Amino acid sequence: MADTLEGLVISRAHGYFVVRTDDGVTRLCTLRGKLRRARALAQRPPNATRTQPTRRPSAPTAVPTPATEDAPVVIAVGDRVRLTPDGPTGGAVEAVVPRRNKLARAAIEANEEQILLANLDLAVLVFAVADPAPHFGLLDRYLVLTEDAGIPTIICLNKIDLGITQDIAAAIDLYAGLGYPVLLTSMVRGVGLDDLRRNLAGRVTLLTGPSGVGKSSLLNTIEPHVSQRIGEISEATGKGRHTTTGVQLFPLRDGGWLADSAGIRELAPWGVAPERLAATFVEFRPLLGTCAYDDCLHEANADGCAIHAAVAAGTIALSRYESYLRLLEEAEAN
Ligand SMILES: Nc1nc2c(ncn2[C@@H]2O[C@H](COP(=O)(O)OP(=O)(O)OP(=O)(O)O)[C@@H](O)[C@H]2O)c(=O)[nH]1
Ligand SMILES: [Mg+2]
Ligand SMILES: [Zn+2]
Repeated sequence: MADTLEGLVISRAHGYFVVRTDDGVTRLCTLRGKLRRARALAQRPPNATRTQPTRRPSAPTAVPTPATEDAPVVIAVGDRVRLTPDGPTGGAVEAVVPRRNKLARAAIEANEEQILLANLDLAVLVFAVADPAPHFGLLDRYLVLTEDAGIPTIICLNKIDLGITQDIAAAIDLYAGLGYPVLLTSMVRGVGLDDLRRNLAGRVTLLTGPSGVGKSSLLNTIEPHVSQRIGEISEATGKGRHTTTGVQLFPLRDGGWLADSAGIRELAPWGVAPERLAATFVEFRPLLGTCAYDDCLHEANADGCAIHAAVAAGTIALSRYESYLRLLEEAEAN
């Protein structure tokens, strides 16, 4: 039997996985039968499992993969896997190495987790200064996801050739003041590229953000050999058309990997419980535990709330507190 190899999942589609194995070969892989069955079980909705008459009630819904107890069953781009090679460019995935972290969201209108990327070193949240205009409430949502996952995050404001309004300048100050690096870039003018390259070198990075902000343009500019499809902005709506689909990792010349992803219009932070939400707002953290009530959720009507006091004093931005309240309401509804 051939030796097993380890590798990185760089894209996936229709049950196939493209894996760059550590010997430098890119292989098109399927899943070994055992893994496929575990996947089918894990993906079955919970009530379907409950009505299975042949299964004991105590039966686990997810079967651990053979290699490790806590290995993920749903394989995502960014996962490291062990596989048995099949010919020069094929293989069968045998096991998944446990994940360090992941960035996930709830798929639109489906109560199910969608993993954007596993094992990230950095998330770059890309927004445009115009075309489409930035929506900072959406930026706050992305920040909840990356903070909850503990992933270092930078904000990239692209298309600065279109001009920076006063509102946007104020937002740059706000987010930079919170400690997030804010990179100002223009792909058409080649502005900010060195800074961007320095941040990406040697790391596994996800580019994410709304459609049409220039994520694929950014990838193509950084790595000209890649040629991701770039969309035209729809004249009518000023919104992009979701030109990119799926998530794919590309190798960087300076080392590291960069993933482009489709623009996300709606983003429901997956599985962030109401009690955990406040800690994902970095400026709330020093105040947590100082409210009059230990279980304070910092709602608009909360008594003796330290977060309220900070908003009233202007040390916490009202826009950030409003984002918090909106997300709290959603988290409580789940
Ligand atoms: N003015 C200006 N336009 C840009 C810049 N970068 C990208 N664009 C344009 O913005 C449009 C959308 O770019 P894409 O790179 O496809 O955007 P995307 O974020 O990948 O979009 P999705 O794949 O739909 O998520 C294209 O028409 C680009 O030419 C920039 O720095 N300035
Ligand atoms: Mg794109
Ligand atoms: Zn409070």
